[in-house]
Amino acid sequence: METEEILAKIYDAIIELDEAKTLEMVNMVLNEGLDAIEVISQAMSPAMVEVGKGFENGKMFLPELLLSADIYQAAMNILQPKILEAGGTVEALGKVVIGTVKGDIHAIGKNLVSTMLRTAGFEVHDLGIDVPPLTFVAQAEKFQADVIALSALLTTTMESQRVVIEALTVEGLRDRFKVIVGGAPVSRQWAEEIKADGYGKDAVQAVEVTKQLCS
Ligand code: B12
Repeated sequence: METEEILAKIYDAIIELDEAKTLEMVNMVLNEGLDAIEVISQAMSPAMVEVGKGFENGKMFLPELLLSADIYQAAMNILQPKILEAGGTVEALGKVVIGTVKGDIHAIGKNLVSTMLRTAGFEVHDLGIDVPPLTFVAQAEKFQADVIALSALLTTTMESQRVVIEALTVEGLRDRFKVIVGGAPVSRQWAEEIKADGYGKDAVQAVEVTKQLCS
């Protein structure tokens, strides 16, 4: 089967919420030696964006959204080890503490950014979802991180990104760590407003900006 065809089938299978088909196609990808990152960026992420649009305009409901997220994660569980393998074991370029901010349980984008950073050679400590501001601060200190990466998917939780930066300032640690922010509602303008050191609109930009900040 042609690469384009496999990618289109994965995209369709996620939108149709067909887990068995999605996983069958993803396994086929691995057997045919296709690039896992291409599958994520060309098929899986666009499918999630499409699912999101369906949710926005009322064609899909929360249980379907949850199911699509589970399917996405199951596919990632298959692809992730391959991506990490391909990244090899290079000396870490820097240390990153990453998490989704307090009040927010969206994990998919944050997980993708984590994976891509690891692949690029960073040591990544993923704190998970719904992470309180002071946990970011404490864990960044514990791991002697270079960068703190904050993901927020809700307009209401973007504010928590500002709170983390303020907490660093209060603790007298603002100069110790670079802070980068991202997530669907986050913009460069917002990053500047809250005085973050960097912003990335997707996982590729997240890696680029982290590299710049660590160089
Ligand atoms: C899947 C999903 C869910 C799943 C999450 C499952 C999971 N395990 O993650 C579930 C069903 C749980 C969910 C719940 C909710 N959701 Co929701 N969800 C989505 C959806 C459809 C897709 C998000 C996603 O995974 N995208 C795919 C990934 C790959 O993209 P991404 O997250 O944007 O990440 C990329 C970039 O943003 C960037 N990035 C992300 N993080 C970071 C961090 C850094 C540092 C950098 C540099 C870059 C970066 O790189 C990533 C990779 O390229 C979006 C729709 C949308 N358009 O985003 C709604 C959406 C975010 N959800 C929404 C809402 C309202 C909710 C709920 C409140 C629904 C409810 N009524 O209960 C709850 C929130 C619960 C909570 N407290 O968090 C709204 C938010 C509206 C708003 N503006 O605030 C959206 C936009 C849908 C909508 N239009 O209504 N959701």
